[in-house]
Amino acid sequence: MKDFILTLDDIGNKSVQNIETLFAQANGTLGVRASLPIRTGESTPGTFLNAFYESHDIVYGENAYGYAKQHQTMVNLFDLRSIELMIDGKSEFLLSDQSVVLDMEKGLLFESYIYETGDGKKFEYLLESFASHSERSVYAQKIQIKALNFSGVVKLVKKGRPVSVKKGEAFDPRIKNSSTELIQEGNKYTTQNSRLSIYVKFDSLSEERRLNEGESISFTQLYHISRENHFSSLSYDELKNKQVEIFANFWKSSDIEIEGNTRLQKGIRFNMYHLFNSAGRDGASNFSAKGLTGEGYEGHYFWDTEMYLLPFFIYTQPEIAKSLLSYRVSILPKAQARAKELGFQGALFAWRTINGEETSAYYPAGTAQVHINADIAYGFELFEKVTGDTDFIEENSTLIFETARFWLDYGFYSKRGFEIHEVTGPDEYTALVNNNYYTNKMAQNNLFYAARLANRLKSNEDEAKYWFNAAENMYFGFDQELQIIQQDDSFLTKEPWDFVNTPKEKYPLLLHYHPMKIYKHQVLKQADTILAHMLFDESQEQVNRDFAFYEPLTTHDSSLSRTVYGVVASKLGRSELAYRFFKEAAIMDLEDSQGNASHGIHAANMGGSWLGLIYGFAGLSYENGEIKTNNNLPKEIKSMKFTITIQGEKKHIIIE
Ligand code: IFM
Repeated sequence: MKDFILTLDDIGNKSVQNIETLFAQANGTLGVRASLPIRTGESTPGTFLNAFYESHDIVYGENAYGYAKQHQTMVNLFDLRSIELMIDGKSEFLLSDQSVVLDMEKGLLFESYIYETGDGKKFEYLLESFASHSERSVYAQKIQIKALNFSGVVKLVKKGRPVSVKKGEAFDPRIKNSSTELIQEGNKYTTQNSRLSIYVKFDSLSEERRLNEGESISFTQLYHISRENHFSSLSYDELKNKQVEIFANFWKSSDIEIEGNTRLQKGIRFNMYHLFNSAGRDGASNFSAKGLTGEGYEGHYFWDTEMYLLPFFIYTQPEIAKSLLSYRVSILPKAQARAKELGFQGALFAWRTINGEETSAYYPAGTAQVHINADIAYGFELFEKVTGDTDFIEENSTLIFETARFWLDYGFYSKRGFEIHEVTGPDEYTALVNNNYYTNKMAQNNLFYAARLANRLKSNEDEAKYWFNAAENMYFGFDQELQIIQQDDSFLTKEPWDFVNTPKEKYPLLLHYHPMKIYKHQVLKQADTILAHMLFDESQEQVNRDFAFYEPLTTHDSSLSRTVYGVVASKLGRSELAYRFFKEAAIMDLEDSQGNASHGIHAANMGGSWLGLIYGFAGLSYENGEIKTNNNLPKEIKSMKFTITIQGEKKHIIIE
């Protein structure tokens, strides 16, 4: 039971902004950071509506044809949590004690703050809150203010008001602060450029009351933020009861029990809690890299969804998985237009986006990551295999065919086979290369899947022959001397990075070195070839050699890296190493080991930590209707119990 409770004692970095992220509450539609009720200079309150963004023209010093045209930035809407308070006319308080208790089992947050006026009057501010999972446009609060050591007049005003977001913080390409003025007409708020509207209804409050020592006042508040101008009429208690019920069902389908390590148990539950909270449910939104917990990466959706998050949903919450994939279907027309704009057939999905249009202003590490096309197709394939929902795939076969058409046109035949040039693979410290192994492997899978699907549906069979042929002849580079798979045609010819003389404070490299310096060296930001080995069969000897070569060159500067190396280490039987990677991933945000949890959770890593347990330690695979497991438990974990849903049926699995 205790392992469902998260308190301040469980987190490594107790800064205001870090607490705001880790204890943020969300429901897939609405996300609210756990900011302080009485704001201080350090607070960065945040309320986000999934896929609600403002757009601005991207201004390039030097433009070129086909560059992304517009920024899309998730709007930080309102500060729903702060309160204006006066105690006997005084409005300046010192925070003398704070406790925050997240009950992940129920989806409720409990906070207590002791504040003090300059003349020693102490009061307690108690807060119970949740982002409702039954009515996704509602954020609910129950507040109690208690006079601890005085009798006096308490005056309070509580309203939702627009947050003014600070501009131009420290240099860090992973965040972008922009203030957004919304146009207000009655209860309707509209963005100026993207012309998206929301409707709000707040229980605002303005009260003045005399309290005797020990007395308190309490009230509940419901904030409705919706795309439509009608609102739920459920009461606070009704919403709370439903919340508890929904969370009970969530854990029934998705929980993992680990015996032998309480810290990791809490870590993995914390990760699953956030995964459940930030996934879009409406088919028109997706899962931002930072969920709905912060402004990092501007609320954009990346390949993170399909390759790191989707397996958790496919295996434990298939309905959510379907919504995430439906979002990709909804943006297919944008992907078709993008391929056309770039002069290619088929569809090319945006590397980072909210509305489906490319918003990466730096194409070498953005648009060039065309592997996203195959990643999305892979997500559809896995969904079909595990859920058995062939109708969904057949209805949306155009997406699979269009991604295959792109590969056929983008790649070309040479003496060596079917080659794919000028791409960037997952490793963002190596850009614009030929025949990135991961990309070619994934494109091959995409082409095979499209060909099989076409034959099954008896449609596009003529094209299917070409897809099949390209897949069959896909070129993969191999270094005879080292007997390793080449990450790409040029990687092994590059100069080694001087790791020995790179001090700790120079990591992540992206914040300290120009891309040209990084790209010309043998240095990886994140798993690349090894990710392909996590997904596809390969001989143990080959994986061993590739792992031994690429791992020491990997900085893990990306939070997407460790979990992949961890799963593959498990597959190689290197359970001690696998455990180390898994541990770092499972508690990455609890410890703030990447140093930027304040920008929002590292969602992909959270999904990856699920992969570490299920694909790694439990060795789970599902092929040809057969569930297979492999006991790869490290010695630190005595047993693990988990539930997955295969073809609509729940399976309970114990590994010990
Ligand atoms: O998609 C990732 C990418 O692989 C590494 N940089 C961060 C992105 C968002 O998480």
